[in-house]
Amino acid sequence: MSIKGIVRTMPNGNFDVVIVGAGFAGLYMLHRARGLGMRALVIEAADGVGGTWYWNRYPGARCDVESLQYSYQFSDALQQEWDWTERYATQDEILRYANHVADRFDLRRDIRLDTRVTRAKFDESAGKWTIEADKGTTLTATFCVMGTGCLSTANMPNFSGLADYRGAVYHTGRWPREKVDFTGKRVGVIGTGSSAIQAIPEIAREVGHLYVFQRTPNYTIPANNAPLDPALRARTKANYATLRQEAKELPSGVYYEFNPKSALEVPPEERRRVYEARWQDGGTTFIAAFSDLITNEAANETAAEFVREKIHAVVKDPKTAALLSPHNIIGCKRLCVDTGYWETFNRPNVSLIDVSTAPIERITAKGVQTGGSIYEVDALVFATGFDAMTGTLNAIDIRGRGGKRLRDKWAAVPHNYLGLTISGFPNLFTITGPGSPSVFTNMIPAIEQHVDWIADLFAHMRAKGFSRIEASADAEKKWVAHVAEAGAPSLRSHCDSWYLGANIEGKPRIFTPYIGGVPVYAKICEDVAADGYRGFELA
Ligand code: NA7
Repeated sequence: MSIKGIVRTMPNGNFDVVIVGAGFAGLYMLHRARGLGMRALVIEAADGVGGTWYWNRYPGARCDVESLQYSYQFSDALQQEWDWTERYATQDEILRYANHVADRFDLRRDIRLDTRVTRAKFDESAGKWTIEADKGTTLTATFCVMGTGCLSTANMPNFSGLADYRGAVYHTGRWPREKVDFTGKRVGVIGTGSSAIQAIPEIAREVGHLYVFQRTPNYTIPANNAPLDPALRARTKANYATLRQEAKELPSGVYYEFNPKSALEVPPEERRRVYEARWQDGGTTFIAAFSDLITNEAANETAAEFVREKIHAVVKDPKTAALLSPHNIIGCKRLCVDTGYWETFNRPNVSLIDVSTAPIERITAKGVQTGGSIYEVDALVFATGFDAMTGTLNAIDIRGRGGKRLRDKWAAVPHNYLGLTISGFPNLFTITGPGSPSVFTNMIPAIEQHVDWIADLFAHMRAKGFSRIEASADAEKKWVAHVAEAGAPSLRSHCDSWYLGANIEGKPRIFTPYIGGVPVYAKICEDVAADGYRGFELA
C-alpha cells in the first residue's frame, strides 16, 4: 500500500492540532507539533507536498531568493546534507527538497493528501475546532493552524467568452504535472508579473508564435543564474549558523549588501556605477543599491531610469522597448528576476500586445479580442497572479466565537494580532498571515520563526494547564494600526500591487504585510511571549 493510501485510511477523529497545508509551513509545523508529543494531522488539497512549489510548475519557475538562503535552518544535518545545484533553484529542485524533508522527518504518515478543507468552526462549549474537508472528512482539534501560503489562490480574470474558447487554458499557479508541449503552437500569455517574466523566455523558445498581453510593464533584473560554485556552497555550509544569524538581523531577512547611502547624495557617475554593479551581480539586491530607493520618489526614479535605459539598450525595436518600459515606482510591485526576458522581445516569433489602454475585451472561440483585433491562439496562459495573503483563508468558511465568519470580519481590513492570530478566533493560527513580514522577507525563515513561536506557545500552555488562547480585541486593534504606521513611509504602500490587494477587483486596498523589518518583528514576538503572552487571553 502506498504511503498516500495509509494516510487516506486514517479515520476521522480528534487531534491536538490540525494543520492546513503541506507546504514549507505545514511540514515544519507538523515536525514541531510531533516533537511536543502532540497528535497532529496535516490536510493538503494537492496530491503531494510542497505548497507553492507543487502548484507553480510553469516553465522557468524559480525562486527569486538564492538557493543557499531559501531553505530550512531548523536542522543543521538537513542543511549540511542537501546540495543546491544553482544560484537560484528551479521549482523542480525546491519540490524535490520539500519531498526530501517529508521523507527525512517521516512526515508523510500524518499528512492527508488530496483533501481540501472547506470549513473550520470553533465550538465554544467544547473549546475545539471542527474542521471539515471534502470527501466527508470531519476532524476536531484543540488548535487549528493555517499553513495555507500567501500566494495560493489563483486569480483568474473573468473574461467574457472564456467558456467558448476552444484552445487549452493554463494558469501559471495551477500548472499541470505532465509537460505541456507548446512546440510550433500559437500561444498567448496574459500578464507580465514575476511568473510571466520567468515563463515567457522559456515558452518563446518552443512556440510557433507567442503573444504577450501586457497591461502594466514591469521591472525585472537579470538573475545572472549559474551553477552553484562548490567552494561557495562549502563555505556557506561551514558558516551557516553565522550567515543565518546575520540575515535575521537585516530588515529583509535576506543577507545581501545594503548601501546606507542615499541615491541622491552621490554624483550621477557614482550612482550609475553602483547600479551597474548590482545589475551585473543580478537579482533583487538591486533595490538595496541605495538606502532610500523605496522611501524617496526622486531616489526611486534614478533606479527606474537606469532600468529603462537597460531595456532600450537590449530591445532592438524602440516602440517595443518603450512599451516594455515601466514608469511606476520600481519595487512597488515585487521586483522580478529574469533570465533573458528583455532579449525575448527581439525574437521574430514574439509579439507584445499592449492592453493598457484597450483592455482585453473578450475571449473568443479562437483567441483574444482586444483593440479591435483577434489574436488567434492554440493555448492561453494566464499569468494573472493570486488573490494574495487573504484569498485562501477567506475561501475557507472559517467561523470563530458566536459563529462569526472570518470573511466578514476581514471585509474591510484583515484584522489580526502579530499576523499570527485573530481576535474572536481562539486557538487559530495563521503562519505568515496578513500583518506579518512574510512576503517581504525570505519565506522559509519567516515560516520557521512563526512555527517556533506557535510551538513554544503550545509548550507554555501545556506547562501552565491552559487549553485556550485568544488575541484581545485591543491588542489586535493596536497591531493593525502599527502595521499601517510601519507601512506608511514606504512608497510601496501608496502604489498598486497585490501587497495592497489592488490586483483583485472589489478587494479592500490595505497594505497587508508588516514592513517594519524582520529584527523588529521578531523582537516584538519574543517580547510578547516573554511578557506572558501580552495581548492574549489565556484560559
Ligand atoms: P502578479 O505579479 O500579480 O502579476 C499578474 C500579472 O497579470 C500582472 O502583469 C497583471 O497586470 C496581469 N493581469 C491580471 N489581470 C489582468 C487582466 N484582466 N488583463 C490583463 N492583465 C492582467 O502575479 P505573478 O504570478 O506574476 O507573481 C506573483 C508573485 O509570485 C510575485 O510577486 C512573486 O512574489 C512570486 P497588472 O499589473 O495588474 O496591470
